[in-house]
Amino acid sequence: MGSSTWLRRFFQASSTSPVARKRRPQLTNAAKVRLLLQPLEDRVTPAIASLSSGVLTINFASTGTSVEVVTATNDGTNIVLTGDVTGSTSIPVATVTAIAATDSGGSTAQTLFFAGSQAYLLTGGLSSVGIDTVTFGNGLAATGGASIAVSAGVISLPNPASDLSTTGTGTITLSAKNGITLGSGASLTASNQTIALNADNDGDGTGMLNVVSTGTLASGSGTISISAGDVDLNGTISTTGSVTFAPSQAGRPINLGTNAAGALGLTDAELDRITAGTIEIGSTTSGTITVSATITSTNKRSDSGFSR
Ligand SMILES: [Ca+2]
Ligand SMILES: [Ca+2]
Repeated sequence: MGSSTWLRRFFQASSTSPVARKRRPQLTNAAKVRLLLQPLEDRVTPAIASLSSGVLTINFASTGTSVEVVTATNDGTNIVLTGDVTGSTSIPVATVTAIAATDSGGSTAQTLFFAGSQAYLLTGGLSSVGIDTVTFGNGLAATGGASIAVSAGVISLPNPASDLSTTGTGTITLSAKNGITLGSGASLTASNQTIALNADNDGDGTGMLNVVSTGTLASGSGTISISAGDVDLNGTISTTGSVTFAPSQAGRPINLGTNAAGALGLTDAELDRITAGTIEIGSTTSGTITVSATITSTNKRSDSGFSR
């Protein structure tokens, strides 16, 4: 058989046995746009956990508005990280001296949740910066000279196990864009050191310090400073030092006696829940102070008055 004859037969055979071709599903224009945008704007990149010199670093890496959730669980034996996280995700408790949460990705929907059956005990303390929601479902104590410092969108201590404390010379600093909540039985305790709370660190007036009736703040002789859009104080605050209240927003008024909209309001009942050496209300940038009801002194040892 000559080559031309062979080729002719080959093509004849080919044309009589069609190849089955799958058609790709047609995308709508909207779906095409989503496909283009997703890699750029909704990239869920797992946080990276690493241990170095006893410091457990959890570096949140997601960008844009993608949700990134990491749960740290202390079961008494290990600290186990679950959720959107990779790397050193199970570490013996005794080898972790400090926890540092960082945000290299910049997503605005990151959550760090502390859980477990045993409270975290950290000789190097805790720092968290940029994680948008930080929730202490489990307690954490910083010992020695270690401090607890959290800067977040929202910070909550939801339950009786949520106690945060420093037992040595460290301080507690909680700073949130939109609120700090001490829920049922939760406490902040510092041993003669400062507790500094800012419930509205972007200064837009939205951000309340909310302390339920069984929540407590106690600092021995340390200062307790509170900056917020408003304060809802149903639990107790105690120190032999000073307690200061300042509106977070420049020019925001203060109302003593009434919880009025648009103001930092402290009622007589709320002020009676404070036991302190001195109570200072107002700052150099706060607005008008209005006394709208009778304020009686129950637990205050002395009032320094309205320092402005
Ligand atoms: Ca963030
Ligand atoms: Ca705010």
